[in-house]
Amino acid sequence: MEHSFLKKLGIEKENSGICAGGVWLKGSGEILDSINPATGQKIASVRQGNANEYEEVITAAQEAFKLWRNLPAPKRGEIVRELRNEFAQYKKELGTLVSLEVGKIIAEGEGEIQEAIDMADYAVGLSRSFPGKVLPSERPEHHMYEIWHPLGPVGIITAFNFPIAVWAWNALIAAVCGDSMVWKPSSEAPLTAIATQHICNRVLSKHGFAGVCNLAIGPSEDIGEKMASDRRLPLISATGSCNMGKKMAQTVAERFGKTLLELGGNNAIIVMDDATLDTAIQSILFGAVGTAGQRCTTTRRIIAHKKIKDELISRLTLAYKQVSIGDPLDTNTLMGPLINEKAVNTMMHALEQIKKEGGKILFGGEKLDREGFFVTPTIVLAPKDMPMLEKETFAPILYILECESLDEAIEMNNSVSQGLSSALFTNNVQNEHKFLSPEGSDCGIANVNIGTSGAEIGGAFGGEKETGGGREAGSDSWKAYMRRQTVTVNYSKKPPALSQGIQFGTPKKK
Ligand code: UN1
Repeated sequence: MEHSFLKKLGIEKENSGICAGGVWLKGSGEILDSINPATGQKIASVRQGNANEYEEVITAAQEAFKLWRNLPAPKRGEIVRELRNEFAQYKKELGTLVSLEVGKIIAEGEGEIQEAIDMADYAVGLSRSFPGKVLPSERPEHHMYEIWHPLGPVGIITAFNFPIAVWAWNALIAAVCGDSMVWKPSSEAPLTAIATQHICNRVLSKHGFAGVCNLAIGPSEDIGEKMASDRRLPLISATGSCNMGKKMAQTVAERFGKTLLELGGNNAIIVMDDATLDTAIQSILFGAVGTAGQRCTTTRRIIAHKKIKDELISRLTLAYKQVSIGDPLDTNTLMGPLINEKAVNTMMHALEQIKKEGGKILFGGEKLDREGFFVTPTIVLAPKDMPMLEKETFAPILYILECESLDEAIEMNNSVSQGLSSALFTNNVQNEHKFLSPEGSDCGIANVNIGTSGAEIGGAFGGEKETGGGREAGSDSWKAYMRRQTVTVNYSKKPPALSQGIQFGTPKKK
């Protein structure tokens, strides 16, 4: 292993991918290699788990839950604060590992650790401020209120593109809510998960709660599908494709479990003729090229007003020409590789199809002739009725569409089956509020003069339609990780008064 910093994170040449109750098990599954997408070379390998070890993981999570749920929430918060401090201490190393393993540029790799730190801060605050409702009872001398209880061990399934931040959205909130958890990370980012698990073990075992965070790396058939049908996991929070989410939702619903789904996006930026183009171009560049187009919030479509479309295209093309592509660990790089060979092939096939459907490639569209999985970011002039516009290709392909009015642009924004993020660039207050009105954007995120990606953790993150409907991170997303109990207390010494005015068992006076 040539990267010495990995030792600091507890990463060896060969690692166990299964951790139950703070104990690394000898996984009996196949060896999985973690590949650096910038070189195609192996970083280290992981011994995966299978169905046998899965049972041990679940048992550990169940046992930990019984103790953890009784620890007062602010005390749970104090332990999450210690996790936060470890993330801050190892921010550089963890950020570098993210870059190395999934190819996002180092600024974004470290940004992801910052997202986990922010999330921990948020969770610690929440641990002392969980809101609750007291409701007026219609009965005399009765109190009515709600109590939120921990839900149980939670299943967390994450994708490669945010290998730690999306875990943090779920895990840190679940932890302060009193839940234990089982994490199945992407097979493309096992080392980041193992490094994170080492931190969790260090902090949690000090307090006797090692089983709160557990790790299960293994193939979907052995681990993911088991989690989906496992009644011992009352909630499955899953990030990934719409197809994965559809199957997951069905399997979990079959056993009346809950799902929290964060699936595909097909996000558009509308640029009106009154927009400040400099701001729009900067945001489009970050949204479409950032993370090499592999965020669920990536900008995939530009809906440009016909009056500014040509200028926008020529300025955007100029900006694309200046994007430095290369080693994600080099601070001068703006765009790293795609995650793997398959992703490159998918992009190339998508471009073939786009051309067949009448799309015109204005810039990019190439696979780079060098080691690793590099492509050039691509701009496509797209006809409005191009079927490929419906598809989320997880690659830096940006479609330019033309509109004549805001109404038409909103219709185009909403015409796809996904509903995650959306943005409008305008300096007109009527446009702005129309976009944010009930007849405006139908997405879970609607931004004005800000691009589609890069959401802060304080808001609820997620989207409508085939994006899955889940909300994670801030706002009241914590409710998904708890169960609600409505409580009514009769504090009189009298027999209970019945609601709806019902008299029962006492003879009516004539
Ligand atoms: C994702 O791509 O799955 O808003 C999450 C953003 C990030 C999260 C993206 N904070 O772009």
